[in-house]
Amino acid sequence: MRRRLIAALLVTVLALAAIAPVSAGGFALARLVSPVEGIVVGKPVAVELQVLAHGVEGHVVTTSAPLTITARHRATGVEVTAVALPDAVSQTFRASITFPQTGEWSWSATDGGYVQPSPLPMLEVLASVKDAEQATPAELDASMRVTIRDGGFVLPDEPIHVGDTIAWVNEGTLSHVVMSADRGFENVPLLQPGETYRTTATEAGTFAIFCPPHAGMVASVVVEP
Ligand SMILES: [Cu+2]
Repeated sequence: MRRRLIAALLVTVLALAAIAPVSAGGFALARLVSPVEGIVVGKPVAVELQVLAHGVEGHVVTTSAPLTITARHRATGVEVTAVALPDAVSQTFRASITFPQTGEWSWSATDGGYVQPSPLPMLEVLASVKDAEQATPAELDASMRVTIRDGGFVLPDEPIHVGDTIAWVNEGTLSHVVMSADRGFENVPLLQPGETYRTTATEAGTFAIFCPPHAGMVASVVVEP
C-alpha cells in the first residue's frame, strides 16, 4: 500500500517537473546556428540548432530535452523527422537529416513543451551537388509587406497574388515567428525586432497564420490566383 502511494507521489512530482518551464511563464524558440545550404537528395545533412529564451538574441539556453525536427515536403506532404540532441559544451542541438525528395521543404523544431514550435527557413533540396553550386540566393524586391507587431499582424491593403514576394517586417519589441497550419504557406523563422524575412506566395488560398508563443497573434492571409 505504502509503495503504491510513493509511486503515485513520484508520478505526480515527475508530471509537475515536466510542465515546470511552461508554468513558470517561460518559453523558448529554436533557430539555426548557420544556414543549411547545398542540400542534396539522399545525402545526410548536419543541422545545428540553438535555443533562445523568449527568442531573444543572446539569451542562449541549454535544456536537456532533445528537439524533434519535422520537415514536410511541400508538394507531396511527405514528412521526415529527426531528433536533435543537446550538447552542453557548444550549447547547441545537433541532428542529421536525410531528405528523400528534391524540392521545397518546410521544417520546424520543438521539444513539445518549453521550446515552442519554431519554424526554420525553407529548404531547397537539389538533385545533385552540381545544382547546389549553381544555386544562388535570388535578390528579390518585396512587393507585399506584412508588419509584425507584438500583438498581431498588419496585412497589406492590396491583395496578395501567387508569385508575389512577401516581406515580413518585425516592428515589435519582441521576437516572433510566423507559422501556418496549412501546407501551402511558407513559415517565417525567428525574427528579432527590426528584422525582415522574405517569402514567396506559391499557392492560392486562405491561410491561417500564428506565432506559437503569443496566443493573440493570429491572422488569415488570402492569396489570390
Ligand atoms: Cu510572437
